[in-house]
Amino acid sequence: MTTRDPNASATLPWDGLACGATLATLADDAGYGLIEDGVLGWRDGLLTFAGPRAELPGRSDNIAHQVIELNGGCITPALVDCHTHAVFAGDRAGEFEQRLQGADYEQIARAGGGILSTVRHTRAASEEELLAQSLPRARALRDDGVTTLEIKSGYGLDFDNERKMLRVAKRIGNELGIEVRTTFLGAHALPQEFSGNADGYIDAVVEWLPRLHGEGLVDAVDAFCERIGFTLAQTRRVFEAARALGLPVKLHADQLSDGDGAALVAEFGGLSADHVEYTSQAGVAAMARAGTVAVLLPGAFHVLRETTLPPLDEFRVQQVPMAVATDCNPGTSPLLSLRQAMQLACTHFRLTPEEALRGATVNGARALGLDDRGALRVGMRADFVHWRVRQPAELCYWLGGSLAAAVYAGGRRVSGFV
Ligand code: DI6
Ligand code: FE
Repeated sequence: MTTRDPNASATLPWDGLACGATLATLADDAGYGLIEDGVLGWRDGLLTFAGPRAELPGRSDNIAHQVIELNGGCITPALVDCHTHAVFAGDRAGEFEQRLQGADYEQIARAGGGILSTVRHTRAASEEELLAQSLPRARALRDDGVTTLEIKSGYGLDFDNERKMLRVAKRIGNELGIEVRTTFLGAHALPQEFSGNADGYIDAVVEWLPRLHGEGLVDAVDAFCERIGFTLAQTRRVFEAARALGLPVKLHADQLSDGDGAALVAEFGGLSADHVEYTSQAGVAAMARAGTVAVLLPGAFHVLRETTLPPLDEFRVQQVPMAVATDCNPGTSPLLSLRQAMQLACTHFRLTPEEALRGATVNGARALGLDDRGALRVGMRADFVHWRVRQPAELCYWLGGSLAAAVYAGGRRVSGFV
């Protein structure tokens, strides 16, 4: 299907035109929306045309200031990574080795390792050091196609360090020419200074939130609702604080056990329930009613060698949209490619390559409350990737490698050489 700006001639000339690749528009509810010998046009950062060359309203060099002849390959909407913890200091390769010797993630966490070990490193780093350590990770994600990147706090666990993390996240967006959406995850783990006083810590989290929001540092609010995280009642208090500020919520829900997290976040009309390996049928039904997206994180599933699959068929039957994200973090998912997460979603969760691509584009955008990206349709943001592949299924087929020839955000090339 060609989508054309009804006022196309009024808005001529366009800023740019990319032609000669196969478009996978994802413009409809099903199918890749393939267009052979396709053309994308854009102006002021938004798409003005997405269709076959034969339907261009004139000669390409009369229509646009810049005409890019691509000579093959595929163009998809740029990728949206809707769940990451990409800002942190240090690494946890030592824990990886311990787990390979038989230790498990929950044991390590209860012994003061895990998230709290990254908290120690993150607190010790200056804002500049934290940026220097985090930027290469975000750059790797971008260079593999991501132009919208969600980044959570949650390794600071006090006001100043949560603020430092969120500031670094925003700076990453400016440095890389991509959009970073920040999520406040103060309720990620209980810091040592609040040991035995989780409710007191939640009081503090609820007090920090409006101050951080007042600085423009918070786009959404998340919590880790789990045996080794926070209870449903504590999560509810965090969500009520978010609601009072008009901020959307999402949740690390039912990752290691069924804690009714998905139903809680759905009750708050949440954007997404994430992980959801142990979510019950009732949880899925609540998500379907609320329009809450299921964010699948196959990187953590893979690294933790989990065996309990999310209720995928139930999501399909109840038409809960499924997103795919990296969960990029130093403990359970040191994953620096969303395309690789798509690959893992196909191999472990049996998503089709089309479902995985939708999960990393249009449904990822939806999980962030964004409806202006994730498909190639006139009026949407000119965020797209030119891939060195013949067909979009290849994006989920190759393991590793570098397939993105060029990455565009708002009509500007932010990565790659053509
Ligand atoms: N679940 C996760 O997968 C990450 N956080 C969470 O609540 C893991 C974070 C870490 O281990 O550092
Ligand atoms: Fe996570």
